[in-house]
Amino acid sequence: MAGRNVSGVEIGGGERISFPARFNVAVPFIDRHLTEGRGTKAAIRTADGTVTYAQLAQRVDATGRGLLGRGLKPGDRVLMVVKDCPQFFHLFWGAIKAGIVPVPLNTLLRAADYAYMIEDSGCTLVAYSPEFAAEVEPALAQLGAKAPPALKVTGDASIGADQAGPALAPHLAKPTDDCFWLYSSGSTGRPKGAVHRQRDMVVTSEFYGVRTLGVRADDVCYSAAKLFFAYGLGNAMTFPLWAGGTAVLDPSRPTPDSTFANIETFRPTLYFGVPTLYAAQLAALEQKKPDFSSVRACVSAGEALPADIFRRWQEKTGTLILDGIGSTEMLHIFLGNRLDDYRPGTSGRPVPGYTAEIRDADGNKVKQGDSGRLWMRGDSAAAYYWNKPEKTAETMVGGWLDTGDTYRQDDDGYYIYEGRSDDMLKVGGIWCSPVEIEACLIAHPAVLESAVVGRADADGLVKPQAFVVLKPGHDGGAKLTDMLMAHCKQTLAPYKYPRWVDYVAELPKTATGKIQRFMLRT
Ligand code: 3UK
Repeated sequence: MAGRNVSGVEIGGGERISFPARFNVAVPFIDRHLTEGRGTKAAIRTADGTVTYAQLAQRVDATGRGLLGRGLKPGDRVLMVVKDCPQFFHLFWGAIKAGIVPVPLNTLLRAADYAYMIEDSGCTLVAYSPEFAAEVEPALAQLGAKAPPALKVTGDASIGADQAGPALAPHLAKPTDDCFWLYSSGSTGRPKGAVHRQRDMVVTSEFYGVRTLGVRADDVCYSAAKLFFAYGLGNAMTFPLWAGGTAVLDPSRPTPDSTFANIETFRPTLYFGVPTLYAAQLAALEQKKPDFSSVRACVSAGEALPADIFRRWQEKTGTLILDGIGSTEMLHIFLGNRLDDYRPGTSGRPVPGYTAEIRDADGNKVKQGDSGRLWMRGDSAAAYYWNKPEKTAETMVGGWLDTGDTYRQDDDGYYIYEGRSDDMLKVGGIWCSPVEIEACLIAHPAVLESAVVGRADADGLVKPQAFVVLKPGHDGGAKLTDMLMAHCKQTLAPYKYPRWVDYVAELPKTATGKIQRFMLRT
């Protein structure tokens, strides 16, 4: 592939991108399209209309000026609890262009989660869609005098500024400077802010977007996975913006009906989902078959895609689902299948620009075919975890990233997922900590102890299962099970509730009293 120059970013033909000593990543992603003659082209389509590249650039500038006008300074963090809508783009890029660090948060979380992230980030603004007021406002109230100012993100074209103002001068930074964060959760301890650099979105958009998926200016990208998730952020924002294509946004919860309706209305060329949704869509396809003729490829990530779902989907829709594994820390997919090279039931092979190593317990490379821990290297890796030097030192070692996943390669070099090295679960592609669900169950008056593990449902997809020891005087039964499920749904992000509750007399423990979750897995 011939080299090209994208606003000063030199894309070499090989696995190399070189960046100017000082730049701002909003210029190649947003402003460049005006000089390349794409001003009247649709950057975003929603049910409410279209945002052109010219409108986008103007609203990004207005939002950046608005943030600076509120007293935010380069390096300050702005937390975003924002639904999928054009204002997400305006805020995210307006902040970046002004040197401010946007931190999109999972919009399904609860007040206690938000309160933690507000304090941990030391942010100077919380921007939120009115839909999430019921969780964000109590979080702010709980922090009292320590709460930062908040901004309700409404349907206005830009946030808090006059759209007709002067162009915003991009805040220049080094390619390795902090740019934006994404929070990721672990099995114990609080969520960790993975700090991404200026260059990271260019690396994922070029290596996975352009060179793996072949994203082009005539692509229309629709992601059922939301923008707050690193997966959705690439799928429906950075990939189309990098290629000069079009993003489709829908703020509602993705269901088979809503995703099928969007595919028919917006005719995307690339569709991005997660295994749980593909399974639900397959069930819905028994009733009606939407028109998939616009779709040239489907992508799946977040958790492993069972080969059977791949096969049934291909049979029903005539399209391939390209499974790939990514992470918040690596920002997007680093091992993936491609249209010209795929094997169902595997995560494919390394994406250009990334190097994989499967290592044994001593840190040595295993021989091909043996299982081990997957370590990855690539230029989109987060620089560090905010405020968590020990976690950073454990996970990011000598330029390599510990994924925490167990993998092996088959004879042809495809990577096969074999599970997590910790107890973390992926439910609908989103992290779920067993410890957090156990803590919620124990807070219920009938529960003495509990242990949560992953159990595969009929589609081979993992959901939480709880083992519960009751307090004396309580009996397990369908009624208590309903109450415990309702209790978890109310307290935790709703997707985390246990789908099965088993009552047991005691839990398997180590001599030191640590729950042995692996003994409970079926
Ligand atoms: C698991 C998978 C098997 C795996 C993500 C695409 O999922 C993303 O990021 P997270 O930080 O989770 C990372 C972890 O999830 N996982 C993800 N994809 C797969 N396991 N097969 C897969 N295809 O445990 C990984 O370590 O939430 C996915 C793009 C960007 C992302 N951030």
